[in-house]
Amino acid sequence: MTTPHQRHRRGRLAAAGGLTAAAVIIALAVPAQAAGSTLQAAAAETNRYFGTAMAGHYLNNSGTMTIVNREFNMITAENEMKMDATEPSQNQFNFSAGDQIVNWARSNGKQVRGHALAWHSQQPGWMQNMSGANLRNAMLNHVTRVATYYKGKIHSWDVVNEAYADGNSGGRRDSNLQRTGNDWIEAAFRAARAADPGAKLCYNDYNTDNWSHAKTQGVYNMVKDFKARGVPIDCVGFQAHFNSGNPVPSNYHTTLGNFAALGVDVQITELDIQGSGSSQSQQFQGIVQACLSVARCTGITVWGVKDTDSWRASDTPLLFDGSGNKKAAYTGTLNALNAGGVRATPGGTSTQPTSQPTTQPTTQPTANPTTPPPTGGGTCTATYSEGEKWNDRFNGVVTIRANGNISSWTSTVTVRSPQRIIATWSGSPTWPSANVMTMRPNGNGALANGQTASFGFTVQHGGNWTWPTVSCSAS
Ligand code: 9MR
Repeated sequence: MTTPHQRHRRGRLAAAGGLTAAAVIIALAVPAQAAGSTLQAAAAETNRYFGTAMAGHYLNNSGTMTIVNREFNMITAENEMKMDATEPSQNQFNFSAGDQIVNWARSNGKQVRGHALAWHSQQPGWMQNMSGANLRNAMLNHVTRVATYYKGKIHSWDVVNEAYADGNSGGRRDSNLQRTGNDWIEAAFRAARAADPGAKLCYNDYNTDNWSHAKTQGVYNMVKDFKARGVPIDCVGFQAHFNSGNPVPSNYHTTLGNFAALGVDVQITELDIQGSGSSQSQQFQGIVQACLSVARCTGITVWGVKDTDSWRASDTPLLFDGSGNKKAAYTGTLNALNAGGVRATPGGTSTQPTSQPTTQPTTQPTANPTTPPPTGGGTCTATYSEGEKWNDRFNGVVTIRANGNISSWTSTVTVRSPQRIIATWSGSPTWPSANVMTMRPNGNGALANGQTASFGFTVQHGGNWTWPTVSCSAS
């Protein structure tokens, strides 16, 4: 059966006439006939893998497993190898759920991405309230024990997941792990390398797709520093969760290319895109094309099989519908893989510092212009708006608007038990109590009449989705 893409190609060629055209048809028909009919086969044409996240319950669904087996050759356990799953009580490890997935994958000829050794989220209860040296040691023990257990079975580990803050700071996310000292990430990478020298070690994060975003630059600078100092990092994972608030950026290939130029592989690790029909399909194609244009973009993983199994099912963000039918996004992805690109050349797992990147970043993030008004005297209002949501947490943004000129502002955010604010950006927080945060501007907070400023935060909601209350006072 031909795909629409192939039909289009053949149609164009058939319109040409004469002997030359016949010769061209023969020459070009070879790749069309050799085109992969599954995602893994199509990706393999350029030496790439194509993977999926797989939850343990997939194993009980033969329809889903038929698709997994046919289409994918890289498997990520969606939740079963996270810290809370593998070390539910301190120093008591449980690999049974992870093993089911890893064993299925290996006995069916698939490779495995390990997800994730160290993360501020999905920590077991005993770890959540730890701090200081105890937490640092517990984290390193976890990394060592889990990576040792799976030694030799893992293609790439997400050693550290989501350690950078959202928003404009470009800095680290606040977390109990971050508070153990800024070197916690490199310590985790060193422990992972010692435990399993054959696995590629990745840093994995989301909202790092747009080259001009501060978060992307923050991660880039960390990787550059790690490579310069010989910290054992081999790859960067781009989660690639896209929706209308975080669309596929037009500079994605720039981002992937600039990271690759630091001497790391880049992998698209959790791809899903909100939408449907041809618009969704085109966005998937854009991602594939970006990866296929970068030699060290070595593979793509989607974050689940059927829309109904997605962590955000209402966004219908995957390649198969709830009945397991191929969507337009599937066909677009397959065609983009079959259209070919630069052959992938994965790197090794060397710990030696490499030479400086040959491609320097072309765009720097732009600073927010501030125009301080001459005097104060006005008032301000604070408005809350919802940001991204996950199963365990959500982001919120507060917009401060000046009514009349103000020289500065203070905003109070109150969350409700058991909610906890676990990260903030674009402001300086203080904590009058566990559920109240007082946010002040970073630097000059002056706003002219009608001007706005905003800051953001992440709430671990513990099952309570109530919006925070926000207020503002001006000076
Ligand atoms: O898809 C995962 C969902 O089932 C879990 O409830 C959630 C818990 O944090 O994690 C989801 O996967 C996340 C991944 O581990 C890290 N990047 C973001 C993914 C979507 O939230």
